[in-house]
Amino acid sequence: MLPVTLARFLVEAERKNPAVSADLRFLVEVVSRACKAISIAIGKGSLADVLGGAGSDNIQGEAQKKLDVISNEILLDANEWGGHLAAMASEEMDGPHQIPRRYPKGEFLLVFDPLDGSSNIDVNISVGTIFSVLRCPEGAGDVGEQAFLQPGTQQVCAGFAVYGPSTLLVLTLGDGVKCFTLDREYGHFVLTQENMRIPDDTKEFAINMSNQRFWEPPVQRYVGELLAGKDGPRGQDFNMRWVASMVADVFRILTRGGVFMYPVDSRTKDKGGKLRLMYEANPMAMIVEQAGGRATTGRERILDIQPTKLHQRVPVILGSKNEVERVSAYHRG
Ligand code: P6P
Repeated sequence: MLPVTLARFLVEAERKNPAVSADLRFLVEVVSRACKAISIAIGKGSLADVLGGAGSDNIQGEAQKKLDVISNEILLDANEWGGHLAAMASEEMDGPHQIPRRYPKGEFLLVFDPLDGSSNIDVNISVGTIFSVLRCPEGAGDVGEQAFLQPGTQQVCAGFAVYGPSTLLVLTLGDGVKCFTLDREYGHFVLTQENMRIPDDTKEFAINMSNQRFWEPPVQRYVGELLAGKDGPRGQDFNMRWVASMVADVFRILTRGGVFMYPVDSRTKDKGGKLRLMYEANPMAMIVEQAGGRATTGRERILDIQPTKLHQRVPVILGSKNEVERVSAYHRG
């Protein structure tokens, strides 16, 4: 039996799922090819002139890595000619990227973080690409920021690539979560996990502990109980992992459970949090919910948030259902 490649999976998904159109199938294939190109660029590391700073800042005022800019360009170049997109938006660009007039436009909006965790690049730790697909509201001409400001429940597709020991593509089309592994010999993604599920309970949490003194009381209480272990109110010991690449932490949670937290704190309160809603929290929330987990800000379901700005930040608490619900209960309490 030949392995099921991404191409075959998408053809079969188009046959049985009316929500999967030929254009959506094409979009996912194009994004997967761009992720393959990014994986190759990253894999060169110090052998090519791709590490270190780009000498520029992005809209967030963060210094861009060369590979942030390279990855963004790869995704733009791969997607702008195909006729499947109305426009694109990215963490690395101030506003929407219009499809050049020489190409046809399509019905979808593609929003992405081209290289998530790029601060880990220079120390050879896993990074990734996160993407979200929305339908473009009716209307001709240039696509403004407003067209993108749709709640996460409107996403038709979400996924992320992890550039780690192996290159993986995690994908949901709204009917469960699949994982594909890049076969570098043949150059195609192969279906390796048909139905990723997050266990309802876990003994593992992920948070940047160095921020502890800035957290709000509900998070202080929740993490304090985990650290108290079996002699504390939880009556069991917990383990901690923090890769500082969301794609790596979320993939681990999809594989063995866990709770990931980047809560708002006294330093980030005026910005709304650290992680971005449109191209980090929303796609990850769709994937986590599709795998049986939960994703909230602590106070509301992430997918229900009505965005007000393209680069809006939100608190993120996601993963194993019973732990996320406990954190939310502490926020309500
Ligand atoms: P910190 C990477 O910069 C990122 O956006 C996420 O991928 C990651 O989870 C988080 O920020 C890491 O943040 O403050 O621990 O460096």
